[in-house]
Amino acid sequence: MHTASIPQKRRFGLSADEFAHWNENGYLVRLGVFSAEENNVLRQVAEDVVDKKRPYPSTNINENALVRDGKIEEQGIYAMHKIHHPSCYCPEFLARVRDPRLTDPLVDILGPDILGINNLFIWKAPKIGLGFPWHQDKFYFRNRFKTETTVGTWTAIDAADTGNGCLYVVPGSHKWDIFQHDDIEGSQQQEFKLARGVCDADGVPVEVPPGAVIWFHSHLLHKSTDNHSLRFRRSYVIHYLSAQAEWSRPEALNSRKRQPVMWIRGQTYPNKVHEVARDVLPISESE
Ligand SMILES: O=C(O)CCC(=O)C(=O)O
Repeated sequence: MHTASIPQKRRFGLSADEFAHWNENGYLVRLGVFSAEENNVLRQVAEDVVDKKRPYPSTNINENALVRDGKIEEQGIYAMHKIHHPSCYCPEFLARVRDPRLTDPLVDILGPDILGINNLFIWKAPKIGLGFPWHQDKFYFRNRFKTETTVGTWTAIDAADTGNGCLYVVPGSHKWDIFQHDDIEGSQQQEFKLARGVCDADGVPVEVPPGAVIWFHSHLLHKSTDNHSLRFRRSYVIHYLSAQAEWSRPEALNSRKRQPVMWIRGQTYPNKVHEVARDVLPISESE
């Protein structure tokens, strides 16, 4: 554990049992991390973004692929897939990505100096919400960052179960190398490729009540299924990086600018990933 240089006392760090579970399985679940009221604040902000009551970069608002491709008609949040990077534009989301209930456990895994590299509020609408294929997040993040692992947090806004498209993981797959990932045909969101050769039977569903959080390693194979229920399956996913990590391609400044990096806690280092935002971004600059 990298705990030697932590200045402040952490209330929510990993217990020895949790750390052992993390090392063994590559993910960890805590129940009741956030209250319904706290999650309602995020849900309302996200809905205000969709209803255009808040300024937001339109390129970061993504419709469900079936609606986008004209296969079905839906409106408002029923037509939504996700908003991307809400913590970069909405103070309520920025407060959440820095919440110690999410970040204290990260210190045990990533060390005290932490950046936020991606975050998305996902709707998975009743009946039409689409799943994500088996993938490892590092397949994508390694193009931007050189690091052993990033860590994702997945907060349940609604109950997530096999009926409405919960997350599935392959326990222990964080110890494996990165798989080949292939494009998939058909009317999928097309934002993720499929990890080649994963055995579906190795996956276990991670069913959680609202307010629960799942922390997961960037090598962990995970997927989610379509929402066949009449319920929403909303979640808020955040990906974190150690500020000791380096850019994979320091010369690719432009693509880095399109994906803002946010300071979360601790220090940054001039020769590492140090070009970070510390406050919400003006919309015009980021579009
Ligand atoms: O929330 C989901 O359904 C899947 C999200 C996911 O796989 C990811 O963000 O990497």
